Parts: sequence; C-alpha cells; structure tokens
Amino acid sequence: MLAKKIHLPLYIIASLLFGLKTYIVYRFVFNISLDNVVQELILFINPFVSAFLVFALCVLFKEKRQAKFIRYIALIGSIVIYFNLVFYRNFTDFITIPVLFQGSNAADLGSSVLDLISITDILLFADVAIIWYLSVKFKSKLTVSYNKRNKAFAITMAITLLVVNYALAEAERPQLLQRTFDREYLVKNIGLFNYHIYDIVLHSKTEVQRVFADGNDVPDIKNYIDENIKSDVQSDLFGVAKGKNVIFISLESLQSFVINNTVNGKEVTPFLNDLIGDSYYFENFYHQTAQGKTSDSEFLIENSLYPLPRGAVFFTHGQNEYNATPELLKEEGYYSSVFHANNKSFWNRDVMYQSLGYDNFFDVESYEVTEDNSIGWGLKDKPFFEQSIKYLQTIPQPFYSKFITLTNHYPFELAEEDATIDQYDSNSRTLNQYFQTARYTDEAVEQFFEQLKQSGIYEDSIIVLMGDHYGISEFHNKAMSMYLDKDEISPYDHIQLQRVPFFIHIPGQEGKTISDIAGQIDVKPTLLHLLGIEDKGDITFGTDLFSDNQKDFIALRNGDFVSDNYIYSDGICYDRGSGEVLEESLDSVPEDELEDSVCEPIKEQVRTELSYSDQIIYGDLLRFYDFGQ
Ligand code: GP9
Ligand code: MN
Repeated sequence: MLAKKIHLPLYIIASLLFGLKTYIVYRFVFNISLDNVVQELILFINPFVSAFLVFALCVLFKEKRQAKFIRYIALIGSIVIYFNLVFYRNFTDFITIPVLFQGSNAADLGSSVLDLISITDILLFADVAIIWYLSVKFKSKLTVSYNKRNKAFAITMAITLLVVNYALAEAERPQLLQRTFDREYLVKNIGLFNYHIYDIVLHSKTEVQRVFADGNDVPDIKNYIDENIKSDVQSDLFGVAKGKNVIFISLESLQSFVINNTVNGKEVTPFLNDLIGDSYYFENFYHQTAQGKTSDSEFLIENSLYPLPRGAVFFTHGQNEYNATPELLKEEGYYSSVFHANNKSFWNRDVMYQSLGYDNFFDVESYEVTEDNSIGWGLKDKPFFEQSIKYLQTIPQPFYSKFITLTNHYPFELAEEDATIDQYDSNSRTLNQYFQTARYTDEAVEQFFEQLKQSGIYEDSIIVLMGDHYGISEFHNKAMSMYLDKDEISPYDHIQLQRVPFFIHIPGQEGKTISDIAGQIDVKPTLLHLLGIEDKGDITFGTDLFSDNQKDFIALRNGDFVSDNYIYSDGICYDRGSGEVLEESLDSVPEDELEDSVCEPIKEQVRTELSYSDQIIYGDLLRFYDFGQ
C-alpha cells in the first residue's frame, strides 16, 4: 500500500528493507567493534549501498523478469547473511573461501550446528517475505520500465554510492583493500557482500598462481641458497640453549633510535638499556617488513622467508605449506603458543598460525579487557603480561611462546597516570607521544621479567626481544631531524632509522653487543642454532648471526639494502660508515656505465633473492620440497 502511494520502485524498497536488515545484523548480532563516529557512519551506510548495487541490476531486465530477479536476490542474499551468522556464532569470524572448504572447519560446524541456530532466526527472512508479498501482489505496478532513463539513473546512483562508501572507508583506513589486514575491518567498511566478492577475487588470483606452479623452480632456488647463504661452520654457541623454553617478545613499533637515548634528559628505555649489559644485543639489526607490518615481522622470524611486496602474506597465503619454527620445534618436543590481546582474525592470524604449526593462540578472548585496563588498540601491555603469566605457568614445557605487545602502536595514546616521562616537544604529536608509550612498554617488559623470575620460569628459558617494524614514518621527518639534531633526514638516515632492537637474553650468560649487520630474516636460523637443532636442508634466506660466515647484506623489502660497506637507498649508493654519497641516482645510469658500480652487483643479488622468496610463496613451492633430506 505504502509503496504504491509513494511510488517507490520495488528495487528501491528491497534495497531499503534488505539494507536495514543487514545493518541490524551488523550492529547488533555480529560483534563488530566501532571506535569512532565515522566507523558508525560507514557501518550504517554500507548495507544500503551494497543492497542497492545488487538490486539495481534489475533495471537490466524486462519488467516481467525484474520482480523475479529481486525476489531471488533477496533470498540468496539472506542465505549468505545467515550462513555467515551461523559461522560467526561458532568462530567469531566471517567466512572466507579457503576456510569454507577447509575440512576441519566444516566438521566443527557440522557437529555443533544445532546449537548455533535458533527459531527466532526466521526473523532474518522477514524482509524476503515482505518483498515476495509486494512483488506478487502489486506485480508490474512496482517494476520500472525497461528504458534508458531508468537504467542510467540506477547505474549512476550505484556508482555514486559506491564511490562515497569507498572514499569514506579509505579515509578511515587508508589502503584498506591493498593491505587487507582484518576481515572485520573489511566487512565494517565495504560490507559483507563486497567483502565476499573481494575474497573470491583474491582467492582465485592466488589459486591460479598456485595451480600453474610446479616443483621445477625449487632446485634453482636451493642452489642459490646453498651457494650464497648456507655455511657449514658452526659457532661455539650451537646448542647453548638446548631444551630451554623460548620466550619471544615482539615489541610493537619499537625502533633502535630510542635505545640508550634520552628525552628531556630522561632515559627512554632504562630497562632495555640495562638489559644490553647481560644479553647478546645486535645494534645494527633491521626490520624487513612491508605492508603486512607486525604480521610480516612474524612471517620473517618464523620462516626466514621475505614477506610480499604488496599485501600481507598472512592474508594472501595463509594456507601455504611452510616449514616454520613452531613446526620444527614440535619435532623436538616443544609446545608453541602466541599471546596477543587482539581479535584472532586480525592479520588472519587464526588461519596462519595453524599453517605455521602453533599449538595455541591466546587471543583477546583469553584476557579480561575493561575500559580501565585498555587504551588505543586494546589491553595495555602491563595487564597483558600480568594476565599472561598464569597461562604460561600451565602450558607444557619446553615451550616456544611469542608475546606481541600493543600499547606502543600508532597513535601512541597513553593514559595520564601511565606516563612516567614527559612528552617531547616538536611539531609532531605522534613523535612527542611515542617516547611515553615506548617507556610504558619498557616498564611492562621489566615487570614481566620480574614475574618470570618469581614464577621460576626465567631460569629455564631464553628471552628474545625484537622491535617489529618502524613506528615513526617519514611523514614525521621534520620532528625526527630535530630530535636527532640533524638538518634533515636523508635517504641514508632513513635506512638507519629502520633499525629495531634485537636482544637474545640467556640467563647466566654474559652479554655482548654485536655490530655486524643483521635482520629479521636471520632470527629463525639463529634461534634454531642456539637450541642445537641441526639444519637438515631448510629453505631459508637468513643466516645464523653467531657464525663468522654470514651473508654480507640485509635486503629491505623495497629492494634497498644495507651491506657491510654500503647502504643503498632511494637510488643512491652511500658509504655505510661515513654516510658519504658514492654513486648518485643509480636507477637512471645506462647499463654499460654500471660496470664499476659498487652497489649494483649487490642490488642485483638482492633482487634475485627477493624474487626467489616471492616465487616460493606465490607458487606455494614448499609443498614440492622434501624437508629433512
Ligand atoms: C595487531 C597488532 C598491530 O594485532 O599486531 O598490528 P600492526 O598495525 O602493527 O601491523
Ligand atoms: Mn606492529
């Protein structure tokens, strides 16, 4: 009746009803976190936009078929929402194509499906019933004429809505689609249906590359590794930590420039500075991450393979075959787990951790998170460690446990009562606050060490600490140059700022500061070496940092590098020691003039190495390789 009076075509009524239903489900059934008004707004808009995009397609059909099209779309759309809902009730996550076809998930769902559905779910189909009723009752009165004007209106409107939705989402979360960090973010920003389309495209692309790959490339890669990376010489430290627990602490956004440094005359990281004295500390250790940030650093340390140049490998290749540290340690009787108070689907961790062989993931559900004990990205580091200890005391030993901190994350917010040093004073609020959150994490780690000692775990463990990636981007170069007392941040300085702290603390062993170049790619071989685990022909691009025979460059993910003698950044070749420019604009030099270049040969090798690693991931090549030969 109403529809007839206000002359709304059926596809618009359907978009409104279906959009409203979807919004109610997003807002009140899925547990989607909303941090600000813009997110609320996007979440409200996108159900209507997505619904309109699909229902508006009906203008492409003659009048008779329109009603049928709308009915079936409403039904299929509701079934998709409902499937996601049932899946969500069990996994607190949205369906992805690979996960849907993963046997264990389906089996999990199958056994509990009756618990997951309820009679009131029928209400989810109320809009379908209304649309069905209207389309039958009013038939052609609610359809639009099959003409150019109607088509033009529907298409223009659809594109406008899509652009507005995408622009808002992009402003809220830059590079949303390229980085794909979290399914929840995707659904929140572009809607469930667009998310499914995106997932299908991503999955098909990955699958095509995988299907066309075969094992023929593996021997070349293996040769390269044997000739350029592996060394037969073992250092004296082989096996010094045999059978010990490994506690790996990933320090969010912690860069080396704060270590042994001060702000307003106060030490930024007093605990870590002291820890240098009784740890192996690597002062020229570089992060090698790209868009996948923390997850890229995890990927590097578990596999000694490079992350991808675009996107997060945790997301795009979460179900590849790997030969990761947790899997290797399992063979030695270790129990492995990750502690991180964020939702488990962030960076697709829940899926990737299974591929890496982790036994358990203590995600946000394992922690008591309240308004008082959280800030910024969630649970503060101090309660995070405090609450973790009880789990650590109950898991089987020896264990390999990775802790991922969160408080020192952009935008570096901190409650006043948690700040123990003053902010820096520059034009960058980000940098100003960074020192305070870095200090907070330093104190949290100090407390954690105390707790480890009290609980008796400390003595039987080695503790590895590593900064995951940079926290202060180039955008803050002006403030950074002021802090570092430089005229400007040159491309050389930029590379030096990619250093992150790396400590290996072995209780009872004297410390040593090591200035050889090192990177996240080296963590896996180094750790396995300390634990006394022989390399049986693993495919890794890093070397054991304690052996003399190390590879002489560290490749950054964008092709820049640091070698023993040079730093290559932004097309410029620098002397590593003095920072003097040796060769300018290498990228634009004609090939025949490159012969004498000192950086060019290393640049080529960096390229080769990165592309070998990419080939392994894109082709899922490790499935053809027999480890343990
Ligand atoms: C999220 C945390 C931070 O779980 O690891 O992620 P980041 O933005 O640093 O990659
Ligand atoms: Mn991080």
